[in-house]
Amino acid sequence: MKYKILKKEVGFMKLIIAIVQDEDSSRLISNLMNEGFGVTKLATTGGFLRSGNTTLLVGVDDAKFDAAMAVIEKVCKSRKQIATTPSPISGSTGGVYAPYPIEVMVGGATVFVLNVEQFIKM
Ligand code: 2BA
Repeated sequence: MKYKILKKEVGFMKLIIAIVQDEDSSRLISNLMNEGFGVTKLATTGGFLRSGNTTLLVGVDDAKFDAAMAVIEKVCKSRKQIATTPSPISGSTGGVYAPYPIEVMVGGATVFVLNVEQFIKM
């Protein structure tokens, strides 16, 4: 072993990767921290809207997984957003595009859940 392990847990943990709207992120982090969860915030960008959103990494014991998901569900709201999407100008042959607005419903949260093989602090 080439490194000193301060803490190691094997199995029985999940990693929640939650993509949420920036507007909800501050309150969500506070609520999760108040409930004793560890949180890492990443500033991310949605591929479709090309605007900022927030991705949170939350490592939780299996026993506390439902509690963490309940906090995310409580805080994160769905909102309508206007996306400006380029569309070909009709009759154009030269690849000329004009932006037009479309309405999309974003969130509450997009959540990926992964089983954690090992959790190590060193
Ligand atoms: P965006 O990619 O910016 O997408 C924002 C919203 O635009 C989506 O909300 C959805 O309502 C709409 N949208 C996305 N792709 C679309 C398409 N091809 N046609 C029409 N409308 C589309 P959410 O579904 O709530 O997703 C919010 C954010 O979560 C996404 O931001 C993206 O950053 C992330 N996300 C969603 N699904 C994902 C996936 N399968 N993998 C990775 N990230 C994902």
